[in-house]
Amino acid sequence: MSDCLFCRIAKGEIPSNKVYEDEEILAFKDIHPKAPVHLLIIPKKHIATLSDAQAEDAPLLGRMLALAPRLAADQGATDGFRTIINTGRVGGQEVYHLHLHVLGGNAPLPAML
Ligand code: DGP
Repeated sequence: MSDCLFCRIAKGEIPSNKVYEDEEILAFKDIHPKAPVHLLIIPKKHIATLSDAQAEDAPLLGRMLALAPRLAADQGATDGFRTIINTGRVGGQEVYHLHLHVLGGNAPLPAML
């Protein structure tokens, strides 16, 4: 997906404030942070939404989720954090490349549910 923003970030064509990278996954700071710590964890492979993930993507999704506590703590969110995946129009997804938001800081986040 040559015109996908997060594919271009994953390829290094667009700069990002990277906090983690391996063969399959990239994590970087959100450009419009909604909390003192606001990271995006993405698969390097283009998956448009969580609804487009296939059964074979389950280990990748699991690895993304498992990275969240470590990266949150690395960034100073040591007392909890929130993970969000917005999916599709109703879910409020703006960038159609699957991403896991990780939000944290020192104070409790406003309740959503
Ligand atoms: P969502 O609504 O879940 O699709 O959130 C997309 C997020 O992506 C939003 O919080 C802002 C962030 N974002 C959009 N463009 C860029 C960018 O070019 N760089 C970075 N680091 N984040 C971006």
